[in-house]
Amino acid sequence: MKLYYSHNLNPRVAVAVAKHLDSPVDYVRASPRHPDNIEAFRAINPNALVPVLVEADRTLWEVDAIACRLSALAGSDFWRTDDQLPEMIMWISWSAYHLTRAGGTLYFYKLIWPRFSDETPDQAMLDEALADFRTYAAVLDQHLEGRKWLLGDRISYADFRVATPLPFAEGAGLPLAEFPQVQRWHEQLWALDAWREPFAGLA
Ligand SMILES: N[C@@H](CCC(=O)N[C@@H](CS)C(=O)NCC(=O)O)C(=O)O
Repeated sequence: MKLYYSHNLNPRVAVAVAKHLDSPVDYVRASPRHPDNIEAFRAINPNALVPVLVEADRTLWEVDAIACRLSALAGSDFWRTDDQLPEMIMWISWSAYHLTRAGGTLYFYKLIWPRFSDETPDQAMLDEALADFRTYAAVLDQHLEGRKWLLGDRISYADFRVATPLPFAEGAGLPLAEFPQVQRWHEQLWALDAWREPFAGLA
C-alpha cells in the first residue's frame, strides 16, 4: 500500500493520519504538478494532486477518504463509526468550506505563491481571507470551550482535519493568539509526534 504525498497542506494531513494510526504504508514523495510527472500521475489521480492511497485493488484520492480507509484498516475509531459520525462529518465539511478555505488562502498566497511568482497578491483578497479566518476561528473557539477535543474527551480525525492550516499559522499570519481555546487545542495537537513532525524519517 503506497501513500503518495508532498509537504503541502492536505498531504501533510494524510501523512499525519498514517503516522498516528501506524499504518503499514510505503510513503512515496511526489510532485504531481511537475510538467515531467503530471500526465503519468493522472493515472492514479485524474486531478494530479496528492495525497493518493494506492492499494492492490483500489485507489483513493482526497485526504478524507484516505483517513476513512486507513482508520478502518487499523480497526481504529479515529474515524468514528458510532453515533458521533455525523458530528465528525459536520466538522470535516465545515473545515473544507470555511476555516481551512480561509486559512488555506492565506497559506497559499503567503507561503507558496512567493516561491513561483513575483506578483504581489491582491490585498483585498488577503484581507477578506483573514476576516473569514477570524470569523470561523471564533466559532471553533466557542465550541472548544469546555471540550478537550472537537468531539469531547477523545481525539478524532475531525481534530486533524479542522487543524489543517494551523501548523503553518506563523508563516500564513493566522492570528491564533486571539483565540485562547483554539491555541490550547493547537498545542495539544502539537504535542503529538505524528501531527507535529509527520515527515520525520521520510524523504
Ligand atoms: N481536496 C484534496 C486537495 C488536494 C490538494 O489540493 N493537494 C495539493 C496540496 S494541498 C497538491 O497536490 N499540490 C501539488 C503538490 O503538493 O505537489 C484533498 O483534500 O486531498
